[in-house]
Amino acid sequence: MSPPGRRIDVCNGDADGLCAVVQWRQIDPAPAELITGLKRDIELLGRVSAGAGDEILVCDLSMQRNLRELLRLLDAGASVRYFDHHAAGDVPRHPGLQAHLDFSPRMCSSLLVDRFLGGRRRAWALVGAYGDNLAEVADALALREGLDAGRRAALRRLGEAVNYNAYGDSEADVLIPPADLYRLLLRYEDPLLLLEREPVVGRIDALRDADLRQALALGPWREGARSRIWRLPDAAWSRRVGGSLANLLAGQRPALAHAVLRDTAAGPLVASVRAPLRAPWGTHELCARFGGAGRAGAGGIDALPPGELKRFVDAFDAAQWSRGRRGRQPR
Ligand SMILES: [Mn+2]
Repeated sequence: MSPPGRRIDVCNGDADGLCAVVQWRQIDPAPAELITGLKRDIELLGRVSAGAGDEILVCDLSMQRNLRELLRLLDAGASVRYFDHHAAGDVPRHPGLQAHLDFSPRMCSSLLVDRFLGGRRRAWALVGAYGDNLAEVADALALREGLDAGRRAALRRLGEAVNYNAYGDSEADVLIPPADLYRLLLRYEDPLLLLEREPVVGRIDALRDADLRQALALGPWREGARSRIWRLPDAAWSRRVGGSLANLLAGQRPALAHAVLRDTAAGPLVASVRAPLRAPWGTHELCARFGGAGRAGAGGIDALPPGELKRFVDAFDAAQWSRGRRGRQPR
């Protein structure tokens, strides 16, 4: 008889990734190794070594970005269950692969696991969905569960806190390594009980509030009739806060476009871009011109050379935001 295989769980360290695995391991509490990281750590399958008889669970990691390593593990004889909602390219056909992929903008990995498990840890699926910025979808599902406004708000607060804890360049930037946070979450079948008993959520909230206050106190670096730009120095707080600040600013002034720029020690700037909430189209196109990417209303640029800054500011000022595909104006 061959020895029993190992179980290895691999997930993004944001709320959606962690809550997907929490649901799974609460239902199947076999000893498993966890491999996770920060939000920016996407190519995690490269860190896995496994072979025949091993079972790998992958949640919330782009298959496209992990395809080569996925094939390596499958060819080595491991069996892989894969739950994800990022664009995948061609999904390999392999007897060892069971893929649960759904690219709907109203879907996330936690909800895919919820679907597979028949809602047996629904509250954790909701935490993941709230954390993945799917408040509307999560609210609708929570209402069907009969959760009142107070409970919905609590699950949302937890999801947003777990998610915020994944932002930074290294684990030194975040309050608690996502793998440690996972072990805490896993202990609670009821996330509301965790909120009552564990001070970590309050500490993440306080850190985020302080980060946001520090950023807002800087004031805009550039302010025009149609847009505002913030420029943050390179620091742990600014490495955490960029995306949250961009969302907050967009909500404050829904008629304006927003960009949050951050300087880095290496030189190139990092940018988070938000279209005006009232005309939330055009972000992906703008970011793509500078090597970035995104969706209609929210996007980013990983490395904007300082020499390109003026060109970016001009393009941002001139950008044609629109209310929808039909209304988009030609460039
Ligand atoms: Mn996700």
